[in-house]
Amino acid sequence: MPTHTAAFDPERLQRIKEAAFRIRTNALVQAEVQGQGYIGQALDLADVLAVLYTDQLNLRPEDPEWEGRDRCLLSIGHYAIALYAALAEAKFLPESELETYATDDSRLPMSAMASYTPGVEISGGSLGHGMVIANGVALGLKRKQNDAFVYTILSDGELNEGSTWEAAAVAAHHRLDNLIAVVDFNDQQADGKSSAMLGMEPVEGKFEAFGWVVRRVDGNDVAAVLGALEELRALEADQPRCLVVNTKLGKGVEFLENREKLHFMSVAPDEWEKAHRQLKESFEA
Ligand SMILES: Cc1ncc(C[n+]2csc(CCOP(=O)(O)OP(=O)(O)O)c2C)c(N)n1
Ligand SMILES: [Mg+2]
Repeated sequence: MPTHTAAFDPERLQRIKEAAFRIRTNALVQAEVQGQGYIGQALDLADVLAVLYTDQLNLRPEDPEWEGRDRCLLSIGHYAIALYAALAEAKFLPESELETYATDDSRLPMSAMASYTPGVEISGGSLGHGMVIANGVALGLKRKQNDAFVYTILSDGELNEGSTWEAAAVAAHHRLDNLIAVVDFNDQQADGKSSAMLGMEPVEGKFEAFGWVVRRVDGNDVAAVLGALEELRALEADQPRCLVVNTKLGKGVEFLENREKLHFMSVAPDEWEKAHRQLKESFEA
């Protein structure tokens, strides 16, 4: 798999890797409240979220609605647990609030809700809508001559939604060069492996045929993700951009990487300590 690893300042990379470790840790902290959840997805996307929320996105946590902010639209509402950990890292939320995840009256519902949580741009739950909304936001920003970028994060399962491809055509038609779609390709969906349900390879070729500029990297390689996202943002091309990230469900916690039921995991009360231990070991390795 090609990687775009420009020579980055090692301190910058280390800062992002430490943020990714804290995002993973805080995903476990949140999931422990319920004893189950979309833990594997949070662990697989932590590196990408760390790159976005601690390096790439232009945000003002003290003013979440700031007009000049980059918008990051999480299409996959069930990944909210990962987004909350990233928003805590970016100082939109106090870390202590994460323990309220998915409890009554919390600002952190199990599926992301824009009206509940500072920094959450759209409500999710019904898949296949993030890119559609991102198109409208990106077009609106252009018309207002606002230079901010729009990112949308979608899943490989959402590549099976017709609306995703309608949106892909619309984005290219309107030359939305301020739009970057990130596809979390973990080869998993609710009923099993995405490649076994409805294979979408070659994904890069499909987006290219729709008029997008596409890159594909290992989504658990911080330098590769950073390189690709920087390159796509800086590109001189009047086309929308897509980064496909190949990720590993449960990444960083060995026994969760190999769990049978991957989409929605249960973790027994006596397993949490082991999860934190394995996460620390993999980070320090
Ligand atoms: C329109 C729509 N159809 C079905 C669902 C039910 N659903 C929730 S998550 C999911 C799996 C989607 O694939 P993906 O996001 O790749 O799964 P993951 O990687 O999180 O296992 C499905 C089918 C939904 N939320 N919305
Ligand atoms: Mg998936």
